[in-house]
Amino acid sequence: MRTVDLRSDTVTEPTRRMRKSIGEAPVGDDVFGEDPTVRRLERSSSELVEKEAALFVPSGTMGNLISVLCHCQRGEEVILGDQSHIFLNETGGVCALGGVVVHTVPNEQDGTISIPRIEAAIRGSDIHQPLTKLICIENTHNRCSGAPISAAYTAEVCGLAQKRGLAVHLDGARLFNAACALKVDPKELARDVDSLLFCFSKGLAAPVGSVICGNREFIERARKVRKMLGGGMRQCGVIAAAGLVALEEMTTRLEEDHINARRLAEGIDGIPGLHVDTSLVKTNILYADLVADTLSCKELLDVLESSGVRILQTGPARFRMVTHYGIGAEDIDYAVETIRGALK
Ligand code: TLP
Repeated sequence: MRTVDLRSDTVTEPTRRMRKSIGEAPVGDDVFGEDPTVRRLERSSSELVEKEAALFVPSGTMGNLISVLCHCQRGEEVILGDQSHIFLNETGGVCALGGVVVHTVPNEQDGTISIPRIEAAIRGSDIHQPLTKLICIENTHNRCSGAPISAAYTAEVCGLAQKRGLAVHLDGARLFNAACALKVDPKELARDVDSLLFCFSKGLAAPVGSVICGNREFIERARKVRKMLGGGMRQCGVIAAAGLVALEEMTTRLEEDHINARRLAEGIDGIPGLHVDTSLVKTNILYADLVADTLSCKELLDVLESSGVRILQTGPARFRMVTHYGIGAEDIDYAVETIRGALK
């Protein structure tokens, strides 16, 4: 039976070339800073987004956590979107482990947060209030249908932050999807932020790993916090090797995933019982709502699963589908027909 796993672009398996480079990677003890493959990956990553330095980390979640902990002390505050991954999907790590106060502001449907709302959320000098230190943005925005966020908006947020003495961190887990959709160089999307994270293990198909980029001093602090969190790794050149292949070969094929996401959205648009806003689909993520009362969400998931189509429930009647490496146009057509059949 055909399997079309649309739950996430994290389900990708390493490419043949990744497996080969993993096998051949020169390695060393990275806690001593002696792994040549990790060093190469960190150098390539920082150059790609024109930052001074980079740090390889095991996951996006740890990368965001380290970054927030480096920008904020206990009791200080971060402003972020109420639909952000850091707020919704990172188990409250910044509060639990860093004592950082989370101040959420509504995300717009396009993944941005309105500038006046951010401005209104910044605290003044009132003795009762925590000190605002950081603004976090997300690009592409996972919960907002994978919306790509423009360089112009990023510059606006950073301009405001600069004016108010705050830092900006960008959760760019899918930065290359954003760059591809907006047809800009990733460095344009990273230019004004103080720190950013991007992942090798999402649409780029590497098995493990993300990277934080920023200035030298920030990355040195981040290295220490990574160690504190237990994220210091030893001969991790074996996983960094796949990250290098991801950067060399996998960023240029993302448009195919975006075309497939659109094909999927247009395919399921109009199926009675399902609602999808095709105008929101700009990268590789789409959301659909079940509006039929003939079957429950669980029944829908079960019927699809029994035909090999896997989608992710993200709300009471909401589902997410993500296209990625390994899924072709025929898989999309199969998924569309399976979904149509399930809702008949
Ligand atoms: N997101 C995962 C799940 O956690 C929801 C997914 O399947 O999309 N930032 C963003 C914007 C993300 O989407 C993710 C992963 C992360 C950070 C965290 O990365 P990992 O999973 O490597 O910790």
